[in-house]
Amino acid sequence: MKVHDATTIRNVALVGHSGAGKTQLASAMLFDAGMVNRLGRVDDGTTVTDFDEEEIARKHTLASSLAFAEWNKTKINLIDTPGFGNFLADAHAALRVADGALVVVDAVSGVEVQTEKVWEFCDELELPRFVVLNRFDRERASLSRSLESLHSVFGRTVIPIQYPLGEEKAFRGVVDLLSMKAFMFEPDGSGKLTQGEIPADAADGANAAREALVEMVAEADDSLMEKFFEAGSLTQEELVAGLRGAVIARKVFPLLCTSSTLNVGIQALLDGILAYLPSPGERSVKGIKGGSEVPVAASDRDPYAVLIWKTVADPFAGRISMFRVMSGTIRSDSTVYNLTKEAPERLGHLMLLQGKTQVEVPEIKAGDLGAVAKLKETLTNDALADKGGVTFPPLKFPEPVLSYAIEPKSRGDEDKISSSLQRLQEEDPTIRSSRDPQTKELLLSGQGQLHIEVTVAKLKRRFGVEVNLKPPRIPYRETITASTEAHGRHKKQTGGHGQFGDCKITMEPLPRGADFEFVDDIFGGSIPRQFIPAVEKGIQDARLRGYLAGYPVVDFRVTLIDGQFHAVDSNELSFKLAGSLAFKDGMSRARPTLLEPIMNVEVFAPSDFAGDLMGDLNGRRGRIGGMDTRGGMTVIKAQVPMAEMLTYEQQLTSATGGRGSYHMEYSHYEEVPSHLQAKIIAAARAEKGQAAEEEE
Ligand SMILES: Nc1nc2c(ncn2[C@@H]2O[C@H](COP(=O)(O)OP(=O)(O)OP(=O)(O)O)[C@@H](O)[C@H]2O)c(=O)[nH]1
Ligand SMILES: [Mg+2]
Repeated sequence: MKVHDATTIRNVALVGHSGAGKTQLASAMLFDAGMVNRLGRVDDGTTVTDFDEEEIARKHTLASSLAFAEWNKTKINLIDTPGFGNFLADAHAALRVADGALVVVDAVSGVEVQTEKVWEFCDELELPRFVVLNRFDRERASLSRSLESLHSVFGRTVIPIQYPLGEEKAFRGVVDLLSMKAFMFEPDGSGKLTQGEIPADAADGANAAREALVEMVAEADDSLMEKFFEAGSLTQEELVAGLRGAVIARKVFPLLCTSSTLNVGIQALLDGILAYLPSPGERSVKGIKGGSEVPVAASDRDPYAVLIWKTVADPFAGRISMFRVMSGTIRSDSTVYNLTKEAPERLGHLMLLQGKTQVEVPEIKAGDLGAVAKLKETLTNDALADKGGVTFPPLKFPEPVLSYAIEPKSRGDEDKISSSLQRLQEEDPTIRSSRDPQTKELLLSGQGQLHIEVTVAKLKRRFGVEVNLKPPRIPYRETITASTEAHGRHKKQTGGHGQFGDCKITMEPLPRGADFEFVDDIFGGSIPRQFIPAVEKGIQDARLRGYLAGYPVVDFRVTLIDGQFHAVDSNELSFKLAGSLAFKDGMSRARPTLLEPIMNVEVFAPSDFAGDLMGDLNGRRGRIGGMDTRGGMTVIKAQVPMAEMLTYEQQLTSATGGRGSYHMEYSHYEEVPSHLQAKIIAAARAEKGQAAEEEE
């Protein structure tokens, strides 16, 4: 394997909604470039990038993975990413080390929920991108309908640079609108290609599409615009160079058409990547040096700076760190420095990844992607660089939205669960494990039901621990709706030293999201200074244990206004207990109530289902916030209590025959309607009683 430098590399992430065909597309690119000797298929579990057992079983990508194709002496690094909403953070991480994105869109569905999300990620990272309109061979695939949906969401700068030849099952190739040559493919998966003149029946369409492209390229550059007005057109060289410049400047987003199962249009896509997407040398990335932002160029002569964008927890190889050399060159068997952790690291064998296959290399240069096993201190988001070098702004991973209680199937596995979860958390920063403070159960939190299930499957397969999942827990909160004064006195006289603490407080509601405030308003030393933190601690502990149903009490202020002490008998413990008693006294009059988390939900489905889906959301106490139609598909936005969304995944799949999808994220807390409160409180108390019994 030749060592490539920044001029002969393209780093491309395949991103988009689940099922658009990203993995199949990567598979076809690798086959056409001769990296594998047969066309791997998602449906047979034989692709390079979906190699994990769980991915093969589910026929979906669950984690980003890396492969490379050598095409015309250039190394194209392909990062295949998940399209499911639960796993989208991994696509975000992948985009961070790419210089361009292939936004893969299903030619039947057009823009879908996650298409918009990944587009936002690309905007944020200032990434040039292609739109790859894939699955063009399917019934009802349409360039015009897809364009309508793309234009309405991303604007008219998404523009075809190809004209498709043949429709639906008869899709056979494309006209390259720059060279105005036709590329016809054998639709047998072989990728065999003949180049020729444009078929007569496609000439008008192709000419019109080229004109639109020329105008768009001219619009992106003032000097080209002038030439265009003078000459009425652009020369071939002007058009090619102009398009390249406009793509890199993100003023134009070329659209290409493919069928990745039939292997039609794939080689034209590979050519397009070389021709119009930037090499690492043509972009700079944001680094941080001495607290301020600096541009980092992919120059292999500069000091080394390496970003770890992903970590994999392998039960045999240990930790595998996936990185991009942002600048400089790193070598196998050398010592480097982790500037984020301020610790030295020993690099073993550096490797390139072709899916699960590791290719050892002596060195990796700026702009290239690679991996290394068994780093000691280094985790995702860390930078390897010498002291005084650059680090990189960390990617912020989303917080978990859903928690399940888990318990080991066999007793004695507790320790193993904790240590395995710890390692999985290194790999996937969007999961958390914790103990429920009330029930003492082990909680596993993640981005959704599927995410939790997949994590549990990983636990079993990689670490041999099997767990039972208990139904998800809704993180209810409690709050107060009335202001009140309250009093707490702790007094005990047993033989020698007694205990004495006394405090008076007021409690008042605060706006949603304010959490908890403690104000010390004692005058004249009715409670000595040193005991005031004890009062606060007593109230803090009590409010976290809850009052109505054991959920933390939030959004209120406690003001300590008065108290009494005893010169001999007062101590910290007494004032802590007095605080806790005052809190309970106050709660009994402050009209406590329950709060529940409300989610922002976006549902996406063919428009025929819109009415039914809205009815269903209403039935789930949802508030519809808006509805949008794009090319036969409807997006419904709504706010729905989390408690009502636990069964949504199955319901949506069965109602739409699998054609609907949704995405949700936490929005805010709201009061639970009063008629539903008693049931929630009773259930929580029952569970708490049970937990207490088990503990005994
Ligand atoms: N007819 C047709 N089917 C395709 C094409 N590309 C992919 N498929 C099929 O569509 C399904 C999804 O393809 P994938 O490549 O797994 O899609 P993905 O975008 O990687 O999906 P996620 O990994 O879930 O994000 C598979 O059954 C593929 O065989 C295509 O061009 N034409
Ligand atoms: Mg995939």
